[in-house]
Amino acid sequence: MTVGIFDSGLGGLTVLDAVATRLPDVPFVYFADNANAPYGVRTADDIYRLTTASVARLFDEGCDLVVLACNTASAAALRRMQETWVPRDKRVLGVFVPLIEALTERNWGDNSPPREVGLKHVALFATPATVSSRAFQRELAFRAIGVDVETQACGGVVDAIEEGDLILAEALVRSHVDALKRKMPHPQAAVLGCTHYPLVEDIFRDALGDGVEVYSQPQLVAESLADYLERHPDMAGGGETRFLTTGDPKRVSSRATQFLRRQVTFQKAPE
Ligand code: DGN
Repeated sequence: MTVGIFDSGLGGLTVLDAVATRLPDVPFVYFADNANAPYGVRTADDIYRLTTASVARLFDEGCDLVVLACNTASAAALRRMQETWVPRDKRVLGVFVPLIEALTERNWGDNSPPREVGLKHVALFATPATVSSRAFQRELAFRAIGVDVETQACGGVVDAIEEGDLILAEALVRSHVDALKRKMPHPQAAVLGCTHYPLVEDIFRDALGDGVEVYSQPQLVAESLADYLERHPDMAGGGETRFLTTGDPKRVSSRATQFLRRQVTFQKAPE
């Protein structure tokens, strides 16, 4: 079986890279909806419509398990998809839960009541749509009490990264970190709640300074997916990883190659 990895753009490549390294025998199809990116400034209904359309195309590519490697889609669409749309023989997973499990220590079961954790002051950096959905706080509240989350909607960062403008991305990250620190001067932990941000993680770390633990998704999602596949061995299989885009494959390949510092070749996604 092939595992689908979805993002509106190239940010999910950070997750693909980590999961493909962790699970070298699993074939992946990476699907980027570049024609409709970015999602981070769209309405929840719009994100739901575009995400289901993209995931349906990954099902058509033979993926029975799809990871939404996009916090914006996970925040705005995942619960609704799981409750009303995903067929019984398919699975769609998001990227919030591994992050929240890491923040709250994992494995005390979804049905147990929330409990106190050591962390009190957590900063969440994400897209405007993820921040306004409050989905991260909602998921966190299922598992932990007494955690104060301060959010910073990082407008412009995804676009700057997608355009390859790292000078602008750096200026924006620094100004968003400053804005967060005006609201929460001493965060204990910072969550990078957008799959594009690991590409500028060093800048976040530098701007945040020492003493702030940074939680970044790719490795956490890779470990969580490895766990999931161990518990569902029927879902693993052999084959190659492919890259599909709704945008211009030449342009997207060249950006992806620049991001991952290795040759990545996208094909046009079949209609
Ligand atoms: N990488 C996406 C995320 O994790 O939220 C953001 C992409 C976008 O379209 N804004």
